[in-house]
Amino acid sequence: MAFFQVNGFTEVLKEKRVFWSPSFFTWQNLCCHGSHRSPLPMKKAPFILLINPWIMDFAAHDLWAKPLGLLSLGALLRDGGCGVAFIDCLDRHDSFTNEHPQCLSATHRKYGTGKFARMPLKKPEPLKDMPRRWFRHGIHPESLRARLGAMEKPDLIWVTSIMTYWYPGVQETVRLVREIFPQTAVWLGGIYARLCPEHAAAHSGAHRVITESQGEVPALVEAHTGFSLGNASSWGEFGQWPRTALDLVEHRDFVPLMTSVGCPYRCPYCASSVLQPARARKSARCIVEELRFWHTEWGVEDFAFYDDALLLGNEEELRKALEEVCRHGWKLRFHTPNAIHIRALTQDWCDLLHGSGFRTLRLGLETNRSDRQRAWGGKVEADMFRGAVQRLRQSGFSSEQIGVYLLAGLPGQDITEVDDAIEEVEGAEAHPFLSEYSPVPRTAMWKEACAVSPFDLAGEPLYHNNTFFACRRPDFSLADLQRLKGRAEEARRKLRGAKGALPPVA
Ligand code: B12
Ligand code: SF4
Repeated sequence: MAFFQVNGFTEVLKEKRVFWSPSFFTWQNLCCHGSHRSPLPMKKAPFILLINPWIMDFAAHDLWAKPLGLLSLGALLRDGGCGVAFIDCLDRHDSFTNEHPQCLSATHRKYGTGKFARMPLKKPEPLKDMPRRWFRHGIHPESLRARLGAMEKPDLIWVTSIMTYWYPGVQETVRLVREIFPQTAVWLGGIYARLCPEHAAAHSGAHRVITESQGEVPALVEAHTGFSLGNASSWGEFGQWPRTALDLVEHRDFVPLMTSVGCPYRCPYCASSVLQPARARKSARCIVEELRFWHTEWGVEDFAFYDDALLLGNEEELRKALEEVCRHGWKLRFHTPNAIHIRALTQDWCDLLHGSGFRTLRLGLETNRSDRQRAWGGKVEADMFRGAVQRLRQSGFSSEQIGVYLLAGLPGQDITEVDDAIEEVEGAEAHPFLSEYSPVPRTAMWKEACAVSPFDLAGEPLYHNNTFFACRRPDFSLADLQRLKGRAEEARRKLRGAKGALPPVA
């Protein structure tokens, strides 16, 4: 992996001044397991700028999307004594952008979701045959320029990355940031950086691509800045992370939460075990404290869980936390855009989910064929699904609140299988949502995906885009996929139309 250091950069750093983010001294950012704050802020503590980059894509909806990883690092850095600032290139509330004639303005919808502002751009060459328009989603470049220009020179810039196929947004963000701060090193981390490190090193424009584990990052910061973080030992311990630095986000339409990392399953299309190999949890006390803080001190009502396995093995912690929410009578709304496990939905869990305020559920069914369910990780069995939906309805969830993810277009999958699965979900009076297959590097299915696809998946991450559907083939074409998506949409529309006839089973 390429690593290049800006010439003379270390010397530049030795002369830097002290800078603290405005909220540093007021922040009650103690970990629930005790304080890991350094005794006193030291001189020459670095000022680190965190950036959530643009997204370039055919479409990108803000379905509770926040850079949770980067903002967790923000909290750790600040807790360890650094000054921190954050720029969100996806800020939906940027008035300059929303009023700009070149931009389609952002929209704001229910429960904190919405659409990012966007600006049409020329489609990248590899995607030129795709009959869709291409956009830069997020703030206008002039707005980013102005935000950067109004800021003191940072000592280090950290850019995050999420989907591998969003790398052009990373590239363009890094390019502009380097233009404004040519003497500051830019580090790139996150999911794209970890799944495609060679590509990121060659194409992102960052000085350094971080693939090291979380626990190793404080040593990298020290080697680069000479500053020793006061909480270095907490970085590798998920359970000890402080509350996410969401106070750095100007508008908190919702708060993303992660109560655990990792997943006990190993589905062949998923990178969870690569990204988070070990399972770890936050304590019930931590979860409740985080909810209390955002709800009672900042007035937040909507919370979206990012856990890969929210309900699995979480009897002790999440259950206690949700019972506490009920006891306090907090009026919160919880959403699970990342699917929850059907096998965990016993009647008492369903009752607790409904009683504590879950409003948007997504269940991970993927397929209703038992052989396929076994081959794809064995996390659900054919007969579990209908029972789970019945129990959810029994607890009071409406049909519309129960969305079900179905996978479409995986290597070896045929069209009938997806049609059948849609029918099954519709028959259970739940809402089917298709997840078009996105081939993910370093997963067990990757080799097969590369073999099936007529496109260069390994060389060009743009082909990982689920909308592009690079694993299309004569017996499962892009048109087939679009028809199936239409069918799922139609099923949801019908169920919504029949809403009056489907009251929750009270
Ligand atoms: C939450 C989530 C979503 C959310 C939105 C997330 C968002 N912010 O936009 C929703 C549910 C909407 C979603 C949708 C999809 N998702 Co998704 N999602 C996730 C999930 C579960 C968690 C991501 C996350 O926030 N992790 C938590 C944080 C703590 O981790 P992190 O970001 O990696 O950050 C850590 C480190 O990387 C590092 N770090 C981060 N930045 C930086 C920067 C620096 C400088 C440093 C030093 C370190 C550093 O520090 C952090 C703390 O340790 C991941 C799986 C996973 N386990 O990560 C899949 C994942 C990212 N999704 C994936 C997929 C396939 C999809 C969909 C395409 C599914 C589909 N077919 O519809 C859609 C696409 C949506 C779109 N608009 O295109 C794939 C990736 C695909 C790809 N090719 O990249 C993943 C990896 C799951 C998988 N199948 O393997 N997703
Ligand atoms: S259960 Fe979900 S998170 Fe876990 S490995 Fe399978 S797809 Fe990934």
